[in-house]
Amino acid sequence: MFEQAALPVAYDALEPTIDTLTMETHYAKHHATYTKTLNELAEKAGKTDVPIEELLSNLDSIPDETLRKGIRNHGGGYYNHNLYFSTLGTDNHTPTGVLAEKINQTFGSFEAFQEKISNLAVTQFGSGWAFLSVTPDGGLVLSQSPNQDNPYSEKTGNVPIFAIDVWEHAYYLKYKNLRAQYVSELFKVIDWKVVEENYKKAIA
Ligand code: MN3
Repeated sequence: MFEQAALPVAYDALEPTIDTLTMETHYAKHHATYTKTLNELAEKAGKTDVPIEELLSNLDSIPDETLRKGIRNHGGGYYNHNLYFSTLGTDNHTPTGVLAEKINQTFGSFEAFQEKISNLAVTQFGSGWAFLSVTPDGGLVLSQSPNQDNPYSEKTGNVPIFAIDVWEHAYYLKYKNLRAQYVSELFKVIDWKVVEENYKKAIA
């Protein structure tokens, strides 16, 4: 049974950056539907007890093509949204500690990192995501994915620690067609302490 992770803040806590209606619709409708559908498909595939990371990394173990495709999409949606919502918050909007050091070492500065991942988010054609992930040797890497794909379903061996949702449902009610503006504003509501914890777990 896959459970939707609790939202770390109230629906209206990130106003005006993320408006209340977008937060509620995104979490209580979109994310809830990915979770519900994943559970139905996982039941049919006999995969309810497999950790989501493992399930997405081994999609080939599902012989039925329709089920495999459904779990890639809804399982990806479930995983990606748990990650996305978990890193939103009202504090810690700049990385500190070991993650800050690693970002500076890898990208030169936080500003350079932000510019690079924002560019991936903005240029993802159609719906999708941009990710910051940890490579098997402990490095940091940026990527973009279409639909609900992610570094697990793409078999990269990397562990995502931060994700930017660029589906229109994440920003259209407030930002309309201005995806770049949403991506830029989003950095005002990221809790980098959470991302740092994800980083520490990934390199442990
Ligand atoms: Mn979304």
